[in-house]
Amino acid sequence: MRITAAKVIVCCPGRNFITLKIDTDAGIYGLGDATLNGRELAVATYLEQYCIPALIGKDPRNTEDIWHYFYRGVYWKRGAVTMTAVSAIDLALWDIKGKALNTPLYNLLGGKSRERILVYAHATGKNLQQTIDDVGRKVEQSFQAVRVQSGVAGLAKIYGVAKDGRSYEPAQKGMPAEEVWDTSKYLNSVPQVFEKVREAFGHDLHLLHDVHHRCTPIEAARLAKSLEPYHLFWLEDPVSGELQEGLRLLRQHSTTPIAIGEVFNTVYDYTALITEQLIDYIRMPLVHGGGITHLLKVAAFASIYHIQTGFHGATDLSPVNLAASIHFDLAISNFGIQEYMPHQEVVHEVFKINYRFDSGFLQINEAPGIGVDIDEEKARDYPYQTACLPVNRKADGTMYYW
Ligand code: EZ4
Ligand code: CO
Repeated sequence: MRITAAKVIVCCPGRNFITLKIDTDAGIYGLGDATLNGRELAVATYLEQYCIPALIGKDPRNTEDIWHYFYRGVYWKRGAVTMTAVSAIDLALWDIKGKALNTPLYNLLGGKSRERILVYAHATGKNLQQTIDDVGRKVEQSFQAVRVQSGVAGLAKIYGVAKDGRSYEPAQKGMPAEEVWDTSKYLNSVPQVFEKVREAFGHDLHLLHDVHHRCTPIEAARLAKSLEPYHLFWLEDPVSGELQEGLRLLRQHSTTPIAIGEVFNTVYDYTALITEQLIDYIRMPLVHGGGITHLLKVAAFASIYHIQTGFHGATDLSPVNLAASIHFDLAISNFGIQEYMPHQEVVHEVFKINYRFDSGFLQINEAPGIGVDIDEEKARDYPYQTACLPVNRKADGTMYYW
């Protein structure tokens, strides 16, 4: 089998998505997600200018060799843009492999270790009451795990809190919006939120929270410690992930489980975190972490240290990534949980999906490969629109983490 052509499909059904489509001489094509929120066209250009010409003529079944061709074979290794491109290629090739063998992707990864995938939903509110109401809605929808992000008094806009009645979508049209941050207000607010949520919903519901990189190591340690009475499923990105040593301090002070890595893109971003057992869940998604080929290795490595997966699954990752994640989650033994934010309905005009949510879990059908298709004609109805994630400043104007 040979790769005969490949193209990048750019579309914006509600938000931007980049999709790689690889064609073969066997009449089979594969799809890969290449969406990097707010930097989409950088990946599209990298794929179009440097990867697609080198893919033509290669045997798509050689996923291992092709992965290393675009990773090791490129002097400038790692980095979000290049690794998202490598991921898209890898996902599309595994899609082709499954279709060629007429079997769902999970069968190529070891078969099913479980029948369904535990997911967590997002609950948000501008204040405590709205947040509790939203957690209640997720419980009514049968979610067994809920991430809770609440507005903080005195901070006008904050990561994770949706505009009224809408689901949370952080990227905004045009150049980045600016938000104002105050760690002290945040640290005082979060434990109060979890105290009230536990009071309202009891102790069986799994609760999660995303700090979103905005604490220093000692602040993160204080927060993790103060949340212990509410026994979170996990506390996510308590520190900025680029400082791996930062988590040693937190670990000395708290037993709150830690998840990290949605902004990581290779195993080299967290070897210390894994081997020193400073984390409990790895978040690096297939779409940014080198696809199936690399994440199979990372998940196996993490499993030695009893670390589980909890892949990133925000709406800025396309249905192709979500479906591939479900296959992966079904197959590996150290699966923990999957983030699940339903895409807007308009997304499903373009992407034809093969998974469904039922009673707190995601399930996928038996379609071969990844099993998601794209309607290219519909995609053309939704052209690209520049959109960026916000930036964060402290009240005195200092640039901070968002
Ligand atoms: O901010 O996907 O856990 N989920 C997250 C997301 C990220 C966005 C960035 O594109 O942190 O909401
Ligand atoms: Co996150």
